Amino acid sequence: MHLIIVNKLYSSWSMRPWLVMKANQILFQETVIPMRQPDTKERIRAYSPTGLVPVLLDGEAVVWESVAIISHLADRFPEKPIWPTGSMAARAHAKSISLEMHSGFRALRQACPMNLGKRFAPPAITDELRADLARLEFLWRDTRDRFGGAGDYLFGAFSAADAMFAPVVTRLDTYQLPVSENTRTYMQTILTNPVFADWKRQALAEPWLIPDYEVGHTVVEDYLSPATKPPL
Ligand SMILES: N[C@@H](CCC(=O)N[C@@H](CS)C(=O)NCC(=O)O)C(=O)O
Repeated sequence: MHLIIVNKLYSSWSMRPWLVMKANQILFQETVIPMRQPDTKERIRAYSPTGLVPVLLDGEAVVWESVAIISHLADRFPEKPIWPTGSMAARAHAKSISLEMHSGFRALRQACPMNLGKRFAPPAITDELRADLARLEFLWRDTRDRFGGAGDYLFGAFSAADAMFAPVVTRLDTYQLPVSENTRTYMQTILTNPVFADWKRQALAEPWLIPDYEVGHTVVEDYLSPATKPPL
């Protein structure tokens, strides 16, 4: 299997299937194509029919769209707990909230682009952003109340649903958005997950920065290694 992704520092869609594969000990070759380089589009197009990543090559199968990749992995490895194992209702709920994530939360995604290298001052909380935050907080609390049992993740043990929301957790943290104690507890579970920590460590070691993604945001903390930072 070969997973093609872009910058770990910025690419939330790349992170999702990567976390699922690593958390489930699925072996794969990985190619990271840096964004905003002269050959980026051409390099991605060599693998992906949409010109976007992530894309997974698995024998004759070419799979794009993060959720389709996760769905393919679940088909391919039915013995692995990619979706929650508890009940049909839990799996249905996990798929619904994952698809809701995939197509929704636009205000949050636009106001707070993923950036694992910095912490920024909170943006202006518009009505749309407030509504996204309220829905997200309800979704996590309700899912954990109904399906979480004694575990720390949305469905008790780590599942694809947590992978779908992990980049959102980082956005809440990076932009210091106002959230409840209950939400913070779940955020802490993701931020201290060893597979996520591995992704973040690799992200912070990348040599590529895209300052455009920071325009309009005020940096309050910088976690990037001196090797990543461009010379003054
Ligand atoms: N809906 C797609 C979104 C894919 C997407 O937007 N990918 C971005 C990276 S996060 C991309 O490929 N960008 C390429 C570029 O900017 O050149 C999915 O779920 O996989």
